[in-house]
Amino acid sequence: MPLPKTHRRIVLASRPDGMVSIDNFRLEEVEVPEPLPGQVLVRQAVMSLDPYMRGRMNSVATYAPNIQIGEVMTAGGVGEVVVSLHPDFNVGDFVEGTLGWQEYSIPGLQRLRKIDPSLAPISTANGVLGMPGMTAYFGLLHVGEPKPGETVVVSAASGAVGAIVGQIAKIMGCRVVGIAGSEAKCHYVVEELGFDACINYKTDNLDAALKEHASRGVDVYFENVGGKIYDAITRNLAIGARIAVCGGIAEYNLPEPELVPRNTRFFIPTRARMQGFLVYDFYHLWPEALKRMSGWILEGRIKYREDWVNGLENAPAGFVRLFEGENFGKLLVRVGPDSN
Ligand code: NAP
Ligand code: FER
Repeated sequence: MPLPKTHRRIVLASRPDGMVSIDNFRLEEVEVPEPLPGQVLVRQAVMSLDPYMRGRMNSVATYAPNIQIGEVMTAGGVGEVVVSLHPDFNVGDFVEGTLGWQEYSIPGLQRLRKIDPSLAPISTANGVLGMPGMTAYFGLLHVGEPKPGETVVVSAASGAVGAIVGQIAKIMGCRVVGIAGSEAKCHYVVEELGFDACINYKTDNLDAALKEHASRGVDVYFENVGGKIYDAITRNLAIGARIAVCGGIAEYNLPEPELVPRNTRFFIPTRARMQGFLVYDFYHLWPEALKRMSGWILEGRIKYREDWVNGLENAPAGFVRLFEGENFGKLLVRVGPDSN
């Protein structure tokens, strides 16, 4: 297929003031970039939409630089090498890396990894066999440190990270309680993924439900949401509890951060500890974890669900859905014709 002269990309048009909206983005058509010696040109097939991108839209940088107005939005993605001026990559190779909200890119090589499309659908490199899956794996096993028989609670339980956390916790012999925002999501994590129980935080009384489903207290809480869910968990901790702070999506669109930490008095009698982490802290350990996760998928012990947005032009609307709880599974964008 000859290379087109131009391609489409989505840039940050304005910074959100509170809740992100599709008006914060702009679709542009620009020239396809030309790689220099040592670089590769990649045509994106599947783009990942993730909550962290909301933080990059703010005016302040955190662990990673923020996106400037007019700059292309950042994203992980999977694509095919179409021009290679690097000895380690061949035309036709499939790779996962930072490809951005665009059709063609020259990605940084530091975190560009080759993937084998014959082993698993390429989309999984953005999900269960990629950043979200590794987040679940390391956050649960290395930060939460669950022991057999303990009660693990995970919020955003049906999502890209949460669904994997709960299934790994079951493999580890734990009792697993999910927290999710709809009956359909709760039904899915219990009936299809094998969680022991699920609390619908929109309709159930959180404290009463935690007393029922985590009657001996919460040993490990995998925190994805924050706010009222965090508050209720801290009132129901077991002695020696661990909170692995992965995310706080309920707070990403607040104009001002909430005052945290809260409920610290409950950490005293329980001797609980709380620790944040970034999935890239464990990047050197990914290969081993990916092997283990692939084994569990092949054995049918880990299932994953994908939620597809069709076309790059619909990425902004898809992204907003993440913060409205409208996605059901790993949110992905079909950018190229060979997305799955
Ligand atoms: P996801 O769970 O697939 O999608 C987001 C889900 O969050 C929504 O479907 C919704 O589910 C829930 N949600 C959205 N707004 C909410 C609100 N105001 N209150 C309560 N729940 C809300 O997303 P994901 O990719 O797996 O990410 C999950 C969390 O992991 C995020 O906090 C993300 O930032 C974090 N994360 C951290 C790292 C790290 O390195 N630390 C890496 C990856 C992801 P319900 O319908 O169930 O509410
Ligand atoms: C995420 C949420 C937050 C994430 C990273 C962060 C890699 C980091 C936030 C910060 O530096 O303030 O989902 O994923």
